[in-house]
Amino acid sequence: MKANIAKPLIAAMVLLLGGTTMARVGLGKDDSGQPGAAVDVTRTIEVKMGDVFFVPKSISVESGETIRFVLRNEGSLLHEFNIGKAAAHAAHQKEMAAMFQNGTLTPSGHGQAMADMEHGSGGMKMVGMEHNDPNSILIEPGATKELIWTFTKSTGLEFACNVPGHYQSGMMGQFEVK
Ligand SMILES: [Cu+2]
Repeated sequence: MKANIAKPLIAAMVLLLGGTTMARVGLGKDDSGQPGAAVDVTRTIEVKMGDVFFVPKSISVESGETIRFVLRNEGSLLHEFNIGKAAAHAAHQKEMAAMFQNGTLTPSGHGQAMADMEHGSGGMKMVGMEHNDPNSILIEPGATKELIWTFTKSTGLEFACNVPGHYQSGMMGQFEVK
């Protein structure tokens, strides 16, 4: 009797312990890749952000590679590093425009609502929008942040800043996935 209960329990534990890779496989909506784990990182790539551009303008990666992107915002404006295809960026630009309109985001950083939420002041919960997609990160002026991504074979993958007007001003680049 004991064994009958223990078996599924052990199976569940094995799944939990060894299942991180499996769990991540299901995340990708398309072939853009998926959030990566620090233990899988094989290479670090630094990307600099200015007003309004990325350096470098294109990045070569290999399918299956997990990259740690170190993202330095050397400009005076808020910028985003977002991994996706053109259509996804276009959709996210609409979301971000709304966040700028309602004050969740400001040209130089997070609005007060976001700051309250992040610092957990008074346990206040923001009911509105938040910017927390795993394929995207916001970098305030002068800040450096990291994003880890595992690439799969894909075409047309871009990194982009979807702060209103930035993508259109050329703040985007191509991933060349080999
Ligand atoms: Cu930008």
